[in-house]
Amino acid sequence: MDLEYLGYDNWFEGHASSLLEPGQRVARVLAVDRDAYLVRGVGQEIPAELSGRFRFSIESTPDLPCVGDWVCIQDASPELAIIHAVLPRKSFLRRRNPGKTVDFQMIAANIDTTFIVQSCHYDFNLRRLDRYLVACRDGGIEPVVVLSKADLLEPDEVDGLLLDLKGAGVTAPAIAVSNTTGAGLDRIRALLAPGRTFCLVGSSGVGKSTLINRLLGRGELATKDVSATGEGTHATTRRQLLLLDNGTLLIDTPGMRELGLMGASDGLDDSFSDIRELSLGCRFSDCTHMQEPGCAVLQAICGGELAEERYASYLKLKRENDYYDMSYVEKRKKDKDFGKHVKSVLKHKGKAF
Ligand SMILES: Nc1nc2c(ncn2[C@@H]2O[C@H](COP(=O)(O)OP(=O)(O)OP(=O)(O)O)[C@@H](O)[C@H]2O)c(=O)[nH]1
Ligand SMILES: [Mg+2]
Ligand SMILES: [Zn+2]
Repeated sequence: MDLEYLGYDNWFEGHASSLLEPGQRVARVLAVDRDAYLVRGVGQEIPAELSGRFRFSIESTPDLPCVGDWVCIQDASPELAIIHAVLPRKSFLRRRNPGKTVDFQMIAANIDTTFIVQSCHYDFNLRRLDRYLVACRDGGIEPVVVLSKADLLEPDEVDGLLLDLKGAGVTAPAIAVSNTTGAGLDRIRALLAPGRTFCLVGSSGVGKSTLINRLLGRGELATKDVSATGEGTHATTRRQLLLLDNGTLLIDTPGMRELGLMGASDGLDDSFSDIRELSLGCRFSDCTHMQEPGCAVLQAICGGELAEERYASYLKLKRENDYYDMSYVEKRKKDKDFGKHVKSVLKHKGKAF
């Protein structure tokens, strides 16, 4: 295999052998820009587009190739490859499609570790962090929390934030870094390894691209100046995969405002393992931890063992999760019932007057 440096391994090879047709080879998607792809296999990177038949077979957006995917390509010319299939994903990071309900958008695929970047001084938010953690667990990705711009706070304030994370039950490793002073970068570097894929996510302006530039050792990615308040405008406009000199693969992503919840409740349980553990002590096995007598979760809040904020964040995620886990049919029925209910209310109202 000559593709190990791009993260290829036996798992992918096993899947590729049944998907590849004569004249095709595998390549990894480095960047996506609407219908245009940039892929790299053996040799140089090459622009690519979907074959008509493949495009026709796509049933929903997550089936489309995304950054980090392995695809089967055929060389149409030295300047263009045709994508015929996507290999199964070992892991993925996805978000809910804004405005749509049960539709997802792939952020990136085949990632080993995601750096969830939050800026120390204005962006630190446990609730948002929880969403990213859930997304990582759902997609089978190891999360690492990165608190950026540590230079803008006093050291003990930064330590306080790290303690807040622990206090909130976040078990993922957390690293405070400064791209300006270089503090903490050695701890990030220690995690990097050839052939392993890392993805950086987080709000716009927190310093994701700057961090990658530091790791690259050159200013390859565009970054943007921010106002004194730290409000950033989007500097990165597309997701792309970069190769460090030491062989590490890094995916840069544009800042996201909202990362919708990801669906499966497994991720939720993993992220709130403290609450799951507490719930073993609830009197009823189907306890919703909202009002039931003998609820161990509510008792823990009263006793001060569980932070109210964390509980609220759990409930919010759970509510969203339950809704997005419903099937189309269930949703339609719910909407219909609601419609009936409204009608009957209006009818009675009409009679009354
Ligand atoms: N003080 C300080 N400023 C930083 C640090 N890292 C990045 N910045 C500044 O923050 C601004 C935004 O950095 P970017 O790297 O473009 O942020 P980004 O997360 O890639 O933003 P998007 O691409 O929009 O998602 C730039 O002006 C950087 O110079 C840091 O560690 N300390
Ligand atoms: Mg950027
Ligand atoms: Zn309970």
